[in-house]
Amino acid sequence: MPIPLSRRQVLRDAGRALASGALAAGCVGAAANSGESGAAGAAGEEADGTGQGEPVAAQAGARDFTHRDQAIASTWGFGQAANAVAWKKLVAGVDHPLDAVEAGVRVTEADASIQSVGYGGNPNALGVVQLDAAIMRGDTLDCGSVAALEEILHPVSVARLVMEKSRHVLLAGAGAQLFALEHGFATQDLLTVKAREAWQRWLASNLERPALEDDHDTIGMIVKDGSRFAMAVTTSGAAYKLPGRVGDSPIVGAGGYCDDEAGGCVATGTGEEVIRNCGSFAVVDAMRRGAHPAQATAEVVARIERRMAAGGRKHFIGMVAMDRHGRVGGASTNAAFPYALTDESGTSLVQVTP
Ligand code: SD4
Repeated sequence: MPIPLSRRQVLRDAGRALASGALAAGCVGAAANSGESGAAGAAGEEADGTGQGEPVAAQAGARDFTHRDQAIASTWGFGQAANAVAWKKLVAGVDHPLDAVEAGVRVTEADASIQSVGYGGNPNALGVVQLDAAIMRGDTLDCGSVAALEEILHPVSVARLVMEKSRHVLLAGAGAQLFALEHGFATQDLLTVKAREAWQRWLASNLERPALEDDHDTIGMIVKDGSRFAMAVTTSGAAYKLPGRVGDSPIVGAGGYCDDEAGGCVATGTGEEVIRNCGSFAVVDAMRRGAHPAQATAEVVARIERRMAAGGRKHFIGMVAMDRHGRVGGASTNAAFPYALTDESGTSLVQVTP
């Protein structure tokens, strides 16, 4: 039974929660602030669609001099299942790695057990699932994204159509949904019973921070096919966010970026902080100047941490990047973070520690 609550009441309470920091800190940051988010709780656990999973190889970091012609890197434990589908597509031969990256993250979007992406994702403060996604190709820098998109199962595919069939880069809200409907997408209810019950508990709990297990994470994926790159990011965003809130994922250069001249990067964590620092663009630009992906992500994550501290904030940010040589690295702020890496030798879940 839905809890009867007027829209005005929820918005007012959500606004109050935001003002008190509970929404912003409670989103992805809450988990990290406790030091328990992501892979910190992963030791000995099965991959379970929560973004955690069984570790893992320790990051090879700057010692990773492997040249990879084809490779896929994606965020969190659930990236492994997404990589598997993307890899199959990639090695079968694709027109562009966009096809692989889109197919890969669609797996996560459709998985109801993952409460931070697509179907089954956490709703906003009003109980409405609003999805953000972006896709980009590294040869032309063509990109497309959707923000606060409702009732569409595969926002990444809508983002791709925004890129390929419109003159625009980003469509939001009702306009994004209209565009999707015009291109043959059907609407469906994305709020699962589990996510609705968690939201109702949140409402009943006086808007305390979301439970840790409900609280993360975005899938971001980078695919390299020879010299060509593609990236995609898709998420239901911060749990119980203010209606209309847009995170970093659909902001090209923040939640994700790729450029064949340098490589690709994707981010997860508190989107507001990634936006403030143009996170993924900064990493790709560091790789352009020759930094190893481990070094580039470490530098940018350290910068974000420093600026957060200057603003009196502390949240979780995780980033993973791949350069033109197929070298991969990642970094995270105050909690461990796994990324899934697939190449011709198989898939490994690589642990990044702060
Ligand atoms: C957002 N970056 O909307 C996303 C949420 C996320 O790990 O990545 N959580 O801010």
